[in-house]
Amino acid sequence: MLKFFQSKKKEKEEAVSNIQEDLFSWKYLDVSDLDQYSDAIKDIFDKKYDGIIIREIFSEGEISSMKNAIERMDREKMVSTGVGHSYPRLFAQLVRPNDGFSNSRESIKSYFEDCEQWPMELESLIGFDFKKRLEDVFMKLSGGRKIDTPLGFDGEGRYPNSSIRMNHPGQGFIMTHCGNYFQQEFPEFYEHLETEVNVKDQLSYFVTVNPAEIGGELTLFDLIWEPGQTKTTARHDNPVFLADGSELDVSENSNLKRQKVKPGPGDLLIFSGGPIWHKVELVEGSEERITIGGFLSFTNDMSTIKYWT
Ligand SMILES: O=C(O)CCC(=O)C(=O)O
Ligand SMILES: [Fe+2]
Repeated sequence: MLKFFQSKKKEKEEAVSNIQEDLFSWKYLDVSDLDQYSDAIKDIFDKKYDGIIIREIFSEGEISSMKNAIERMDREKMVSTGVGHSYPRLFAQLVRPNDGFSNSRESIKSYFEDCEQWPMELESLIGFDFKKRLEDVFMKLSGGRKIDTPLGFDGEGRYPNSSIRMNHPGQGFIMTHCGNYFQQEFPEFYEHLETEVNVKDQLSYFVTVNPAEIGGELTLFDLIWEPGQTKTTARHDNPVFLADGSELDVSENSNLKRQKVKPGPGDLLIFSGGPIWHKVELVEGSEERITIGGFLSFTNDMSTIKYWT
């Protein structure tokens, strides 16, 4: 009998939510608040707080033209991720073995040259200068530092400044990861980038163009990067192997504490995505989840903020 009650008690304990609303500290801001956050990018890097969501940096009209233009994009031209589409192609995707990409100097050069044109291509698709508008907001948060995008190999072309991420309803999600883990997994990619920018503890940013109707939250886990942590492969969602080799269950019903945030259309989110393990939850409902974003970090002399994807 006692055993029965004990196991009932255990079931009850296990049903306790693993969501912790105050796990990380977020600032929810309006554009008019930004004067008080003039060094927010460095503040997040220094872990004074973990992230900010600036509401509606783009108007409803701008967001609807972005949504329409992105939905009309030729899927054949986009990169199929299996659960959605992205664009443009990322250098980290190119340097994977068996991807058919020639590592010849010419193809690397043309990749970075194409990426340098991407902000103009996006402008012609959506009818306004997304890059300028985004950089104007970054400038307000930059502590007076310059904002720039890293140059490509041999100083030719540039990295893409942002990429579109579409996640299809019923399928789309972004598996558990953190920026520092990716640096360990894709050394070919980061070695070059590190000649210009200190990528360790990079920040992530994204603008929500269309949130998921249901789901699609950004989930931050109560798990901070340490060298030696890994996963079976970068594409696996669960588990994470800790530095001592033990396995940490990060799945939906595990005990690991987590916090979920869900920005609205036009909101800009910036957070400490290098150290904090995170994922994007399954997109449900009838709408595509559409975001456009990348990463931010500082040059070694701290004079410039570089952003790329
Ligand atoms: O939703 C997105 O576009 C990306 C989420 C993410 O993993 C990140 O911002 O680092
Ligand atoms: Fe991420």
